[in-house]
Amino acid sequence: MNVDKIMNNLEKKHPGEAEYLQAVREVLESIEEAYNENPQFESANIIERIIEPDRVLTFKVPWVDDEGNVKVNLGYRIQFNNAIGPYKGGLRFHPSVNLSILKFLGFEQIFKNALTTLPMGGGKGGSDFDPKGKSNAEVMRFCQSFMLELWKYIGPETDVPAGDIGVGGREIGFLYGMYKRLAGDHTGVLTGKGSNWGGSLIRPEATGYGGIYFAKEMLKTNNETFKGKTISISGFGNVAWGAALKATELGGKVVTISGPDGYVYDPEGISDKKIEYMLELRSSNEDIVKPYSFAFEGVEFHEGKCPWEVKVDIALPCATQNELTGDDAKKLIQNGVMLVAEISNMGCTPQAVEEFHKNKILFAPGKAVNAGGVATSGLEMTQNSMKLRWNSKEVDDRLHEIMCNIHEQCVKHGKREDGYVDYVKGANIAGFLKVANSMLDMGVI
Ligand code: 2IT
Repeated sequence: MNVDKIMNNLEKKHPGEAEYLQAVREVLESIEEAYNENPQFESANIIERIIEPDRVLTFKVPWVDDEGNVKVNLGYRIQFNNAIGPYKGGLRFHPSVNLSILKFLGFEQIFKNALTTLPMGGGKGGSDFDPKGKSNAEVMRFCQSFMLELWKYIGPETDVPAGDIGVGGREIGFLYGMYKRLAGDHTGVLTGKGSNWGGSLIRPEATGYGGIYFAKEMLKTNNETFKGKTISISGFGNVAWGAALKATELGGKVVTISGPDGYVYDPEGISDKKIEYMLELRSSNEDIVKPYSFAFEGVEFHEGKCPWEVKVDIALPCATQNELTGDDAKKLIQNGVMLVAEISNMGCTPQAVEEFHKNKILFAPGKAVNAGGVATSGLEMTQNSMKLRWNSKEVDDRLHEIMCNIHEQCVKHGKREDGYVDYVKGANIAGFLKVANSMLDMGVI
C-alpha cells in the first residue's frame, strides 16, 4: 500500500476536508503492515472501497423560530459502510458541523462498531443547527423538520441513528415522535430513546462508563488502578458526566471539567452532588461551565483555557475532535501524566498522539475507548428486537465485558516487541480486518 499516493488522490477528490483526511490517514498508516500481509485485500481494492462512503445524503431543514422568522439549516446523513450490519452512528447538532466532520466521524464509526463485537455498520449524520440558547419549542420544530426528510432513508434494519454532541434525550424524543408519526410504526429506528418507550437502561452513562472500564484495563497492564489518581476531564456533557461518575466510584479524583468558555479546577474533586450539578449546567442550554465556580467553594475558573495545563495522573478528553494538541501533550507529559484515553472522537491531534507514543505514555484512541456508547446502542437494538428489557446490571455487565474484549483486541494487534501497546494500531487493525474480510466474503458490491 502506498499511503501517500492514496492520500494525494483522496485530497484531490475532496479538497479541504481536513478532519476526514486526517482520520483516513491515521487508519491507513496503522493498518499498512497487516494489509500488505493479505494480498487478497489489494486484489479486491478494499482500500478505495472502504474510504469512500456508500452514500452521502444532504438536505435542507427549514423551520420557524419563536419570533416567526423562517430559518434554514443543512441536514446530513453519511451511510458509510454496512458490511457487518445496518448503518449505525450518531447525529451531531453543532454550528461546526460540515461534510468533513461527519465523514471523519462516519469513517471512525465503521471500525469502532466492528470492535464492539456487535453487528453494526458505520454511519453518522447531523446538522449545523445550534441548540444552544434555543427554546424547547424551537428545538422540537427543528427536529421535526429534520426527521421529515431523514425518515425516508433510515429504518431498524437499514440505518439506526442516535445522539452525539447537541443531540441528547430531548432531541431523540422529538425525532422519534416525528418518525413514529410518518412511518406509522414503533420500532428501534433510533437509539438513546427514553427508558419508558424502548430505550435501554445505562445508555446515558454508557460512553463515559465504557471509557473508564477501558482505561481500567489499560492501567491493569501496568499493575495500576484508578485509586488515588487525579484526573482531568474536558467537556461537561453526557460523556464527561458518565466518566466522572465511574472514575470517582473507582476511587479517582476528577479535578477539571470544561466548556467553550474555559475550564474549572476543583482541587477537592468533582464528586457526588457536584457531578449531579453537571446535569443542571447542561440543561441550562447555555454551553458554559463558569457557573460551577460560583456554585462551589475553592474552585478556580480559567477563562478561554483548556484543562491540559493542570498536573494530573490521567487525562480524559471528553469534548470534541482535536481538542488536545501537541503542545498540550508536552505539558501533560512534563507534569507526569501516566495515561491519556480519548473518550471524545479523535480528541487528540496527530502531533499529540506522536508525543504520547514517543514517551511511551499509555494512550488509547476514541474508536476503542468510547465504543461503549454505540455498544450499548447495539444492546438497545437487541432489546428492541426481542421486545424485552434488561435490568441495569445486565446491560452494565455486558458493556463491561465488551470493553474488556475491545481492550484484548487492541493488545492482540497492537503489542510491540518491547511490550508497549500501540492502541491506535491495535484498534485500527482489529476493526479493519473484521470489516475488510466481510467485504471480501460478499464480493464486489
Ligand atoms: O460517536 C459515537 O459513537 C456516538 N455518538 C454514539 C453512536 C450510537 O449510535 O450510539
